[in-house]
Amino acid sequence: MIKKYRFGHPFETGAVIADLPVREGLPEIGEIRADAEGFHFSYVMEKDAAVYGLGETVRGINKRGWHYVSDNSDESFHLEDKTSLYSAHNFLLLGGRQKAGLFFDYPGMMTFDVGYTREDLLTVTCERADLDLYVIIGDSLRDICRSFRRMTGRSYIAPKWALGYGQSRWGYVTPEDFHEVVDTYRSLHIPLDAVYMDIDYMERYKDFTVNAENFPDFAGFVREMKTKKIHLVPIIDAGIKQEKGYDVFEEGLEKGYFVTDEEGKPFDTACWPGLTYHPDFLKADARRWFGRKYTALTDKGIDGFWNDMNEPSLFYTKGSMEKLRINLRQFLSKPAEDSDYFELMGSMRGLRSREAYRHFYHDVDGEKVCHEDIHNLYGYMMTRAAGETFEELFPDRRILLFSRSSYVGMHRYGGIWQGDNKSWWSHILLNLQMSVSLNMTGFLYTGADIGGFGSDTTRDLLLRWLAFGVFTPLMRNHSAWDTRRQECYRFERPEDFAHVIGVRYRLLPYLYSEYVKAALKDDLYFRPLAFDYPEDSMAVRVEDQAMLGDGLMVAPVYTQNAAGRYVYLPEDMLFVKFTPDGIIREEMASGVHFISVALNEVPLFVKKEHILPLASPAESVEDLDEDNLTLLGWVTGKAEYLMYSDDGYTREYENPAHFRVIRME
Ligand code: MIG
Repeated sequence: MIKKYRFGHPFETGAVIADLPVREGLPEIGEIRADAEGFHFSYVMEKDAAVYGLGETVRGINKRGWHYVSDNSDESFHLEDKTSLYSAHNFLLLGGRQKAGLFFDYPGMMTFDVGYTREDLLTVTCERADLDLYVIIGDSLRDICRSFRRMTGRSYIAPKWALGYGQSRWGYVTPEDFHEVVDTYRSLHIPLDAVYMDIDYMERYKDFTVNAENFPDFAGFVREMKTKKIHLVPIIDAGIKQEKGYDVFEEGLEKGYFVTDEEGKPFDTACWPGLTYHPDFLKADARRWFGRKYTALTDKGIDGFWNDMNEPSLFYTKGSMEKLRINLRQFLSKPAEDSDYFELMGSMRGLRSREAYRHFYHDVDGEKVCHEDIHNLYGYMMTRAAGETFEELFPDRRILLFSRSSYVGMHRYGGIWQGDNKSWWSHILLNLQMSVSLNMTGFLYTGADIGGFGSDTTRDLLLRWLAFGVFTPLMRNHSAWDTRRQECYRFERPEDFAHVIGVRYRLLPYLYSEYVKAALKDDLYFRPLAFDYPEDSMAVRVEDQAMLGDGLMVAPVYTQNAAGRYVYLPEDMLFVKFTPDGIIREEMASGVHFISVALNEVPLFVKKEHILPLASPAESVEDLDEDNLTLLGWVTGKAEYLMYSDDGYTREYENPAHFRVIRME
């Protein structure tokens, strides 16, 4: 059951699509103060009861013990002490006896103190008491999650090729760079479906342009890649370069589609292209206009995009740069002092600060709205612009779309990647925990930069990460330009990489089925063990394993120099290990086990009486043979599996012909 409460005058975020009546009075759960001072929700948590949700945040699956701030930020250090990352997913799930879901639909900055200030106290606060609060009651956490998902709409479903493996790196510039990646992968028989194009493909970082010197015949290049069964996925940034003659700039100016300063003049920002203007994605017309711009690339055969820098991330604004110049002039005009260091550093930091968000405005149906008040919607609305256009222009074709920044509601239009992580062992674990939490908030199509974006990776780290990445819907190796190269073929024994990534393709009949079924049923693809085994006091504490779909449990190795790991089995399961020499299967009783896993092996667990269908190895999704499946399972009686398969690109998900029952006895 869902109850909706309204405080003040909430901004229409579009997160919720269900039409629900507003209740009188206050919810029965927690205490609320809503007045001119702001909004303050507090709730005394049951001892030992877990709190889940919040989507893209640092720390564990159980969110207790830290505070989190919804304030979308370009944060490249995903450390334990951070409070904000790129997205705002204001949905909490309270475990314990009184189970409930709480969704705070508020697009400005919001703080979730989950036992940080006082161990047993949960508080949710924001500056303005203008929001909708949804309280969801249900029998189980999974049920509550499903209700939440139903009210916020069906999760985006990616084309099937986008569940293949993708290679990316900031710094591929010329066609030769791309050909080298593709040809090396193909010659070493390492599977590959997509190569990502980072900002260097553009002409001077201008969205929807392609550097003509490097790509004189871009459509031909895209076609050539398609013959190699490769999809190219270009990046789109939020800021539009200020440059005379550039259509996006000129039209945006003319039609008034950019965010403005207090006086209504376009607001100067800066990002990779230098000075930019930021489209006002809150405006329906501007969204429609911007969405149509993607056709410059779809017309050339492109069928996938990733939206970046849309928190929005601003290197500086004209104002903050001007302020710095004034400070520096003053600084130079006086004698050197001991405190110079601090003064200088302080001035520099002001260049790139969230202060800018207070100084520009959106036009929402004729009403001027300060960015600060709706900050967390920006990346969502940018991606919605593209998503709505694709639905309209290509009703019979899925386009890959994912974003860095998001808010609940964006999950209907695209997925997200987990941003600028590092080549750290702890970030394999964070990848798992974040994926589980993101699933609760509707983001099923997600994955992290495998191998790590920042810092230098190592062969063992990349292999272990890939062995977890074979389970995430988005499976992409991406890294920053100034780090050690991390394409699989840069390391010794590339056949080990071919094997590990090959397992992904063997698992695709299952992974794709579970992914689409989860989207269609508003269900979870990844779940904490606590959702499936709420009565098991060991299972509810597990933070480094996850349930995956109908019958699988994953337990990646995420520590250096490990021979394997300890795993907790809440029930009898079949341990399956994919080794280069074949599949090893071992029936295991519930309890704790140590499993040995070599660097070139992929471990997984299949629940007893469940079936895992396996395809033969393939080097691209297109080459996958789903008619000849091998069935794996520890089945003593009869077991059934509902498999979903379609052409991978049309949108007729409900067609009964896509479902078939597989039996094993
Ligand atoms: O300021 O486009 O998160 O994936 O490689 C950095 C360059 C901008 C941030 C993205 C990252 C991408 C990078 N971008």
